[in-house]
Amino acid sequence: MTFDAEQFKENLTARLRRQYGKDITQANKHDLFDAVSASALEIIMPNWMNTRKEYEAKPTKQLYYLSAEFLMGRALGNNLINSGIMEQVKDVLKDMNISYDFIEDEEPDAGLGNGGLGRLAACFLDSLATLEYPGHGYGIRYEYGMFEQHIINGEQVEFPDNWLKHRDPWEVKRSDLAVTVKFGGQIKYGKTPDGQDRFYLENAEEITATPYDMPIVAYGSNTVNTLRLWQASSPNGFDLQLFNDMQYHRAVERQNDAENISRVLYPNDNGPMGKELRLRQQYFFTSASLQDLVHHFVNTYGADFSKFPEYHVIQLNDTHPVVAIPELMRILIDEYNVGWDDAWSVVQKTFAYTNHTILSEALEKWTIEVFQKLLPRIYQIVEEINRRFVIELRQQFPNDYEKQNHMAIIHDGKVYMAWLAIHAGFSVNGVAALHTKILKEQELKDWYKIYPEKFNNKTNGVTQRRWLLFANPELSDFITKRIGHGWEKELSLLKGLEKYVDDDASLEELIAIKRHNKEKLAEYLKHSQNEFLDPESIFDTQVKRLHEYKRQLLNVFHIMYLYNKIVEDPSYNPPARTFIFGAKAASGYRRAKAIIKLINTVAERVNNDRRVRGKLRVVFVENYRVSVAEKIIPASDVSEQISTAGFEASGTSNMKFMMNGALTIGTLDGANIEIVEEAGEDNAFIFGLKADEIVKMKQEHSYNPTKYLDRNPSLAKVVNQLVDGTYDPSGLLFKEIHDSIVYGVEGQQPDVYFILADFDSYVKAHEKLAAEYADKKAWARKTLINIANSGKFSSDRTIEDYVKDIWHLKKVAVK
Ligand code: 26Q
Repeated sequence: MTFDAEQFKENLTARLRRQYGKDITQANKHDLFDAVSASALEIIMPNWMNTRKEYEAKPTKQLYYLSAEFLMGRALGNNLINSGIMEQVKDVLKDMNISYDFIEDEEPDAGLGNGGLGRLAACFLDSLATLEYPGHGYGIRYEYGMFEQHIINGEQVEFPDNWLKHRDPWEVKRSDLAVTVKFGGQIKYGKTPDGQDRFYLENAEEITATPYDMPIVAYGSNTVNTLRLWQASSPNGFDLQLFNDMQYHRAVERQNDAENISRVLYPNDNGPMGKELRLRQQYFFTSASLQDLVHHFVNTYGADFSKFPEYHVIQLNDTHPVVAIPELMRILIDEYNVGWDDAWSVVQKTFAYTNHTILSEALEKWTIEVFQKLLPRIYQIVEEINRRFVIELRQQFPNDYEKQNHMAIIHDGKVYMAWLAIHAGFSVNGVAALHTKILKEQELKDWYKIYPEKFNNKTNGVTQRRWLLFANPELSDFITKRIGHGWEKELSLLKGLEKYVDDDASLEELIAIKRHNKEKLAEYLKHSQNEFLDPESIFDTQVKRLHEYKRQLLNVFHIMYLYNKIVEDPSYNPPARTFIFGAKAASGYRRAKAIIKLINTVAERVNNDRRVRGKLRVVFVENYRVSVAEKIIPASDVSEQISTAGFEASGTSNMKFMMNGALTIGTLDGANIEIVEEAGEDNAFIFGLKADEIVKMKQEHSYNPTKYLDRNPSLAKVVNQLVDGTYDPSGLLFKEIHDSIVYGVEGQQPDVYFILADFDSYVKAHEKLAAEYADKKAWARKTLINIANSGKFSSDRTIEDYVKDIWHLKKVAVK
């Protein structure tokens, strides 16, 4: 990209003048952030326009990634790096006496996602653009993203994430492309003005969907793809009649109801909510996106829809956008008079579905009542899809009525979104090898039997541009000094670092880099939450959503155990450790919130006990999010990936830690398995039961948690300390957690996630880890081997896999 420093300065001052009526001496941090971003967008804009033109001029297949979540984080630093103007911009700012670091922290995260699934979508967009594939995102422009987490009195308190309080300099509103989405109403059949008999809706509620585009800037090429996010509003504004009648509240009610659709991200991950507003959100953005695609298609190619799949492939990010399937049927049949069979054949060639979870409670289903009332015509179409499918099922399984019922898209009063996706689409993929195997052999085995050709694995990945090049500049320089550039676009080149695993100077340098990143994190946490971290200690980190299956509780039990052990035996002298947590709990997930309270209570106790000072510290990082992950991950020595085997579909932070030189302590779950395959068993700390052992114990009901308590008094002590007054004088605060482990509550089995079963081997893995850390060189050597073998976990590799097996896209070079 060409960079004209004078032009940039001019743009910057012009923006300050026009938007804020200020000159450079008057501008505050935020004004500067906004002006720098807007000026950077000016530079990116020609490429964005050229990319569009190129895609128009040379019609090829394009990918549309439909996702209710895009966890983009901050844009400025990433866009400057990807467009190759970071250094130039820094120089210009220095010239003007502005420190870049100073303004970078002004940008709010675009936190339009919960966790892994949303961040994966963001990494995919980065890789698609960088690899010069025509691939775009479609989603919702939530006015409020993932809530802001404060810790008050050790407890999570949620605050709204008002990320759009100031304008977002990166978005471009496209009012010219607004569409209407209809809800409710009655189905009618009758003549259109041109005499055709069609279904249409009467008395439907109409909502306006307005797109806001964000640029997705390639690294090292001219491609700029688009993330298009829809905002909801009322087409009629407020009701002037009611306003004149002085019924002010009712006058704006309609407007508010409409805007509520894109108001806020649901903060649940892996555990759905059957709330109508959520289904409204899903239909809102999928309908708008499909209308957008079909309008564009008809304008460009005419109404021969048999060509639609040649130009479009739509990837459904979990079941959240699956209602797109009947919506495309509706548009083709009701708006373009296509026959059922032709419409169905278009759908079957267009949609592919990714599954991200094996938790059965997370499989989305909607009661017929809610679904039919909100989307009457869509429901009718799903019914017809189901009617035809059930005929096939009867032929396939003539006497197996249970299977016929269970596999029906509509059964037991509900619509099963995953079933609809598997039946209608041409591809079903899991997100790590073990996950896909479990889908085929257990969770979706009946489906695998009838549609084996649809099933495939696509192991997740992360973009090294954000997670290494941007987040860890020192390590990036270390790499480039040794293997040159190129790894930024081809991560497997990191393999070249293996030459240096026995080079003392390299290991020393690696140790120094980690040390410096730890100091920077310590500095940040001192300012942000007045925490004091010792960079000499092992930084042992578990950052991810708070969920029972992820077993933050196992981590806490180990810390309580260590604490007891150090207190009981003052001569016990393990290496100093800092345990770092970051986690948001879904706001309605009581037990997850209790675990946050427990972590903070243990932290409070441990951090204030002189007897363990200098040996043990626990830090809960408030409001964990993408921009904080960018600081924590490069500073971590140990990556905690300790889910119950079989439950974490893939995990992606495990990959980010690996490329930043942290060693994994983990179970053989999700992508951890592939990580140790690449790095070697000796270069990670693997413990615990394996997925098949867990399944077996479950099936045989042979798991008896109390057995582990009888066998291991120090574990029994830890568990008892939840209720004996050690951490909470009332003994009540953590009783629910205690009982869920020891007895089982609310009809659940005790210790559903096998914490007690894995405790011993977890402790042993930690002991091994602590012993090995004493030899800093040997440790550094292992981290270098991990870095060198992390190439597989680039989302570039994942995207190439999707392209080869599912999307079949061609690269489009942009001039
Ligand atoms: C569904 C219905 C209603 C409200 C919310 C939801 C909902 C929202 C988000 C359900 C699930 C999610 C998110 C799931 C998720 O992040 N799964 C993770 O996906 C990652 C990327 O594939 C994997 O690495 C993780 O293992 C998986 O847990």
